[in-house]
Amino acid sequence: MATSTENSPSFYSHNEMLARLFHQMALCYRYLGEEERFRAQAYEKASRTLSGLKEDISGYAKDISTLDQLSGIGESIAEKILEFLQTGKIRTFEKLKKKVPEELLPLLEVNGIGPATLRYFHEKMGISNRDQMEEALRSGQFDHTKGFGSKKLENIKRALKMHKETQSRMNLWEALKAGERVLEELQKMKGIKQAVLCGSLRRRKETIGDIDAVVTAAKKDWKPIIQFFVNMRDVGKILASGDTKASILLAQSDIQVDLRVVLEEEYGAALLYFTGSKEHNIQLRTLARDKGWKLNEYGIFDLKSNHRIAGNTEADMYKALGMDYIPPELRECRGELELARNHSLPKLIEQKEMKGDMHLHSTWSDGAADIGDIAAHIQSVYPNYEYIVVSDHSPSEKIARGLQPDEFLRQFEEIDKINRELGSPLLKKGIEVDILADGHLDVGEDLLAQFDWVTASIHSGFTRDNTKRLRKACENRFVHCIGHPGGRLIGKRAGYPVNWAELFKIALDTGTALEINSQPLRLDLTDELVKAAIEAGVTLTISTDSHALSQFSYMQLGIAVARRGFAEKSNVLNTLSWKQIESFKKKKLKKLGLP
Ligand code: DGT
Ligand code: CA
Ligand code: CA
Ligand code: ZN
Repeated sequence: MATSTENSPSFYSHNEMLARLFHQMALCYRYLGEEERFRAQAYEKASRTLSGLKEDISGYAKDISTLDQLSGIGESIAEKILEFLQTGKIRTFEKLKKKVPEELLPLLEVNGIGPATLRYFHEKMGISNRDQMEEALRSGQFDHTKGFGSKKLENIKRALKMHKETQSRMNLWEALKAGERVLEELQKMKGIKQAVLCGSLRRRKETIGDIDAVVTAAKKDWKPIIQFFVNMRDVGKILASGDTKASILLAQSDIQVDLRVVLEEEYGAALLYFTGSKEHNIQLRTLARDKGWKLNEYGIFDLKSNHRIAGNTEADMYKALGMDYIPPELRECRGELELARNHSLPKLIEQKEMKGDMHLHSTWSDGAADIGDIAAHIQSVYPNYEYIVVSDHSPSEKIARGLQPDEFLRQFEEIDKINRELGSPLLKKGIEVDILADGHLDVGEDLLAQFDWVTASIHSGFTRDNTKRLRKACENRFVHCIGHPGGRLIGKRAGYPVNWAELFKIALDTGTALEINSQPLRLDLTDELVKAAIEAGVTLTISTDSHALSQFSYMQLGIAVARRGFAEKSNVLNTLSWKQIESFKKKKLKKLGLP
């Protein structure tokens, strides 16, 4: 379908398409081995730069020298960008694809399978897709092969399984972006009264199988609406097309979108039905039946008289069933029906209540933006924020260019200077300090004492039980918060084992906060752990862990996880002023019995 040129704007932005292309090129180079290591890194970096860019890349693409100024874009990659913008293709990539087993490359993204293993599979065993790989593993072909011990085989099997799951589900951020664009397109169609995204996307699940959209319209408009939908730009494939519904795959991403058209007066009933979850709906239907009613996608009806009791809005329907309105994020059968009946649902936290972001990276370590640009961006886009905590990496994080102690001191000077220029203490001095294998931190106490806010995180040892390590970090007087406490990466790495009940108790007893990290592949703590942490009385933070200006908008993902975990404003520390955060820190010292 449509390739990208400046004259035919595409569903995906240039930045996204190039970021994806460069990522694929990086995978090709990784596969080719050690000699191409630097190319692999360069393309990966360019990919990150592009996905973090605020403006469309074509704005920079007057000539190679303007592109060259972007961090991570050298002359050779700048040429590729121009080539892509002009022709919609990159010849080098077309050639590169012929040298590698393309279908196997995505497996490199999963922990447990490296390039050498893949090359062995392909070159020595003639395997070029995952089905063949699974078959070879199943049939025991490797069981006596040198270099493939049982542990390694287990890892490969686990990685394959995890990979299969990611292939069938997308992350919440990707789904939100695609969903927004589908809505934008639909809103251009005459006759559509309301258009709304339902399903797991409206419930804000961490991964999404497909996108469900419901639109309302007069019956005479249904046919043209369905026609419009299946002929939208960037439809890659039509899966089904009927009188009231249709399904398509978006080009390039293969994301499935299901559309359903209903009458205006069916809006509430359709919304409720297609939002799910399925289990929540089943429970509602049972409640209706107990009252002698029937509940379906058209409304609630009396079984005897067939009289329609409710259905225009969702709120009507919950009310008819004797309940308060249940926000979509809670519709997972985790006790919400009972609470709604007792009028005691939590008042879920909202993004507008956030007063700051407690975890972000600058160019001092592995971030893409410098502190001055970050401050300006926050002031213009997040006027509600009273503070943001610059939290670059500590020395052990070599790949992420962790800072040495003297660099932190110089960073403090820069922060003070920018705050003076801003005329407000927007920037706070923070650090994401590494928790070492034995639970100690990799920065001395003299330095730690000088930060406004210390987040301690685990970045190694992902397979063992890390409860003890985290306990030790919580017991450290200088640690205010544990970053991404579970350590998982969705689709790439399972979280390490933790005794959560024990950790929640330690966090509470030591006055340490636990983070909800809003990066799309982290979302860590998970919604279920958020709920358990709150029940245990633990204080949470919600932060973006931003590595680029565009990532500050991940806050909405962290908020979604918090809401799914029943969090209210009072459970989240960074809904408070900095003065109140200072008193949270003082309370920690008191709890530890320190002055
Ligand atoms: P996903 O797409 O796997 O992330 O999850 P959902 O929840 O979006 O599921 P999906 O797309 O299969 O269906 C969308 C909604 O439609 C679902 O949340 C509830 C409703 N639904 C679908 N199939 C059924 C069904 O067989 N019975 C009932 N009661 N509701 C259904
Ligand atoms: Ca769905
Ligand atoms: Ca669906
Ligand atoms: Zn981290």
